[in-house]
Amino acid sequence: MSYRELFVSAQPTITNVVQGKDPVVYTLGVPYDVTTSYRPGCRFGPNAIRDAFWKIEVYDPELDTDSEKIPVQDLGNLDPMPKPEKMVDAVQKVVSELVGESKRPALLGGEHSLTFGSFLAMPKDATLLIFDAHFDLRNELYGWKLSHGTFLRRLSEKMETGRFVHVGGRAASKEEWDFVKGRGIRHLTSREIESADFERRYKNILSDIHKVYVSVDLDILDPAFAPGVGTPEPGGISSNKLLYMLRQLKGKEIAGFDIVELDPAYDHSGITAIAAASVFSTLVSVSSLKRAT
Ligand SMILES: [Mn+2]
Repeated sequence: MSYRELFVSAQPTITNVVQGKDPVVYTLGVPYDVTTSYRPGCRFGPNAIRDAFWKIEVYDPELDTDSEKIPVQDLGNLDPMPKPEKMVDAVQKVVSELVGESKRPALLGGEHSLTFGSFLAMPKDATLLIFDAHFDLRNELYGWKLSHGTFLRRLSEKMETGRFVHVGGRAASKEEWDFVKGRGIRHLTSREIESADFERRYKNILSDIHKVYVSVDLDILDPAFAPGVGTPEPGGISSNKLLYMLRQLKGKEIAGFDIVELDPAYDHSGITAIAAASVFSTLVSVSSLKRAT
């Protein structure tokens, strides 16, 4: 062992080289928050998640995984590009390249608009499983056609909405609720997550899913658990419940995932970054349990 291996760590990038093993995920930061509608600052999210990852316990007794021992390669951060169309185009190209090389992307946001580019690069048989307080189904937001509040509407113009599953919704316009119901988009609201038969309903939704891209907007969590987000909404779920739902993906083929909307400027206690790092650790663990094809 060299002194470099002994004394130098990969921090703050999340890289863990395991000799003889291919990385389970390729981490890509997207420090982008130009279309943010409320509190700016989530461009600082990717590095805050990386920093927190090295501070938390990552052995998961339920999955029997230790994400510090799972090979991960960090690609760094996407270059700054203010126009949302340029950003999503670059994300789509980079993610397509990774998918073409059978490499699984793990994106750290940045605002939710990045999912538009990332999911367009996914295989056609992948389901988009979204955890979010918002539906992001507006046709336009503050003049932006492509923004963090419209990305799912833009995706719905390019593919069947049967590919979407939405979990945690509670804050949207009447038009968005009507769109969800009118298109029959499978969903569980944050109120339904608190109901007695939630586990059965959630497992029932998952039973149809084989290959999945997971998009976690941290504002699915109640602001008590995650104050450091761009657009906090009361009435959210606990981090415990979110991690439970992510662990239930064990056995699914994870095509890729993203964790978005962390805003360190409003995360004074650092708990939102820690929650994001736990989400990252859990999704890396679940990803490691089944190979992508
Ligand atoms: Mn949201």
